[in-house]
Amino acid sequence: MQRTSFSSRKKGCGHRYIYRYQDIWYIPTRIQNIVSFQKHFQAKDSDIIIASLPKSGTTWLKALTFAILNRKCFPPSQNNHPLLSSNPHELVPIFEYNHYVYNQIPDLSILPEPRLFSTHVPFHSLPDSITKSKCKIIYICRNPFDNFISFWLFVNKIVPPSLPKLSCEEAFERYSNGINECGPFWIHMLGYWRASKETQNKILFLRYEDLKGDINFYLKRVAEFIDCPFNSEEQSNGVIENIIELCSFEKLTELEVNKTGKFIQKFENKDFFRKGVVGDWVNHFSPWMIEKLSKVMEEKFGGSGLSFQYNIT
Ligand code: PAP
Repeated sequence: MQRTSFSSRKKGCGHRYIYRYQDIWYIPTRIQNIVSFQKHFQAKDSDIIIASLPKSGTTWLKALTFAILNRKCFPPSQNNHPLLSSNPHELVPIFEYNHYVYNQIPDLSILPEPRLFSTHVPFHSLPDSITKSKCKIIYICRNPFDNFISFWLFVNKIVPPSLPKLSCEEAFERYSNGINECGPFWIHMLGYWRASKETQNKILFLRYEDLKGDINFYLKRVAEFIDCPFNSEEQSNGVIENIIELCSFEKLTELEVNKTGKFIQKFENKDFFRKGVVGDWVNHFSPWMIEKLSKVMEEKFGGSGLSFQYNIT
């Protein structure tokens, strides 16, 4: 039985207020959309769902997964590849931002299989039909130091003119106390982490830093996980390298669609791309912030086996 009560309200980052629903903070419209998603979505065993906390590398993983899955119809070297004219978020819609909105109940059963979706909803709030079916989930997470900086700078780009921009310290207080949209980060990350340990063929748990470190390896890993491994002919024809190049930060940011396009009227596509590196937090954190976040992570992640790489190597 799912709880639908909103237990409290706090000031948001980039939004006037956020509300707690099933232990996670959201803006009110998002909660309505999530309730509808929970109530109506019917998973199929062939579905593939990309899940993440915002600002963890979702855009990149969407591009990679789309390119892997569709490489027979859209070879990555083709000059009319959909990723050259559409932002990855358009190609892999988000349940609670695109499908279950404005009280509509979309007929997703007509979409061609395998269907590719995404969500920022934590594991414990996924509809039963997802957790109980054989569909696959790819979760990407990112070290909280960089996740926070990416989140804070993004929020200040999208904050409505009626609200003030947030200082790094102010946003950090909220993030490190777990009171920001889709937070607390530790509940989100640990939920998928633990579930991935229990059901290894259902959830592939990835870290942004791992992909940055060895994209070739993880691209193959994702392809195997979704049952589309690269055959030897593809490997020798450079298909893997072509996908890596097509989805690279450099390639995506130079495309017109990602310079000038918009996603759901509200977001500028260019705002999904900033630096795309590991370790940019060092340019923003002061010593007290390092100490506080390290302590929170020690408390929350200690003993879980979940650890992160924070620095550029
Ligand atoms: P979202 O949750 O709003 O979709 P998400 O894509 O998860 O955002 O995260 C954005 C981060 O991924 C940005 O990181 P930064 O702020 O530290 O720079 C963005 O630059 C980075 N990013 C986007 N596309 C790529 C890519 N192709 N390769 C590497 N990093 C990327």
